[in-house]
Amino acid sequence: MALQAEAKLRDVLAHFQLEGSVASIIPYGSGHIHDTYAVANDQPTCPNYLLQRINHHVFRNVPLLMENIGLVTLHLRQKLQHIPGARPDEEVLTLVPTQDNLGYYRDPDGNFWRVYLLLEGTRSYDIVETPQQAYEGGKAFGKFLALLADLDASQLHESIPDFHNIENRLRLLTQATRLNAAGRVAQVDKELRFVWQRGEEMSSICRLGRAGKLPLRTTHNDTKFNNVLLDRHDKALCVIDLDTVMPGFLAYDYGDAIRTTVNKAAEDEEDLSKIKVDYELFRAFTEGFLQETSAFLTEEEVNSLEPGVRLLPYIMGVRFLTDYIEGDHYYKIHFPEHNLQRARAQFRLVEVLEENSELLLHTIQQTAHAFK
Ligand code: ADP
Ligand code: GN1
Ligand code: MG
Repeated sequence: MALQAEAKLRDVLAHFQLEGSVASIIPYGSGHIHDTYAVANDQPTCPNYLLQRINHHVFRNVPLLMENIGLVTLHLRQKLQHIPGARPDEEVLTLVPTQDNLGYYRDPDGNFWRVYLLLEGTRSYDIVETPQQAYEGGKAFGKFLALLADLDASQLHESIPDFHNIENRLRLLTQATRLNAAGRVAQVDKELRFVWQRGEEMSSICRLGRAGKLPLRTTHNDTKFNNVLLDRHDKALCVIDLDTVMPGFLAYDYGDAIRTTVNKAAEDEEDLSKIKVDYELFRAFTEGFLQETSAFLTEEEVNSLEPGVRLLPYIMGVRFLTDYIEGDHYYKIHFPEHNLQRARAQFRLVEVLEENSELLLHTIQQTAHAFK
């Protein structure tokens, strides 16, 4: 890292109550939204840290966002303290306060920063390799929902309003198409047709929710598999990336996790023939997830899980496509057509999930029944 950039990060870190002294700061992880750095400590007895510059273009109200995170981590910690054998300090993220005892620091340029304790010996997987990892991820996200089931969702601020509301996402796509700000609409005719052929069917969860048929719960809303940390033995340790924890439907969390578990190709795979559904990974994740959640799921929720599996890659495709049409303002991109390539890969995933829908539905229902 350039010396000047590192000096700036060291300045930022000085505003937090860190123990020891900073040895090195290196860019970390593969998230699409924040800038993340691992901060190594010079003192072997002091903790290492994780520094993040919060993307305030995506999260418009950082103070309220950080209030949510405070509320959620406190609730999880309190619940785990009553579970024999649980390790709240490793299973829940720990924020490091600033010198003013706040959860975040705002620098003179208007950037927002936060620091977590780095969870040692952990890693996150962009691509799941084994059914054991998938099962552990399912258990972690399932347990997360179970522990938050008694947190009143209305206490949480909606950090991004209408985040998984597909009707809203389709409206935004329509607007972007009409505006054609980057002059790219003519290039995406095929993708737009794919979207509109499925718009009505993909809105089913939205409609059920509106009709009061699906309970609104406290959900994570960004259950990409790399948002769970596994330990050295591939045992799930901690669910991370809590920025979007807010009221939602359980099918969203299940669907987004399945999207990133069953596809052994990258989220942005260029070669669409590599995008497949790995059934063993699907079964293992589903088993872990339902083991933790079946006791409180309603029948309608169980029925919403398979549609959720198709909806989440569809939503992601719509969002990547919208960002591409608008000129790439939202997601970090690594090359000019990146968002389009991501959208195409997600739409291909929707297709292969559609081809397998009966088997997936059957597996979900059998597994849910077995754990009831
Ligand atoms: P983004 O929203 O950009 O995805 P995340 O909060 O998910 O940001 O962090 C990015 C990556 O950093 C994660 O995928 C994970 O690998 C790693 N990470 C995040 N928090 C911790 C932590 N407390 N300890 C260890 N690694 C972490
Ligand atoms: C973003 O922050 P990250 O990389 O975990 C996005 C998710 C998408 C995901 C697609 C706040 O997640 O909604 O599913 O990219 N987060 C936000 O990879 O938009
Ligand atoms: Mg993340």
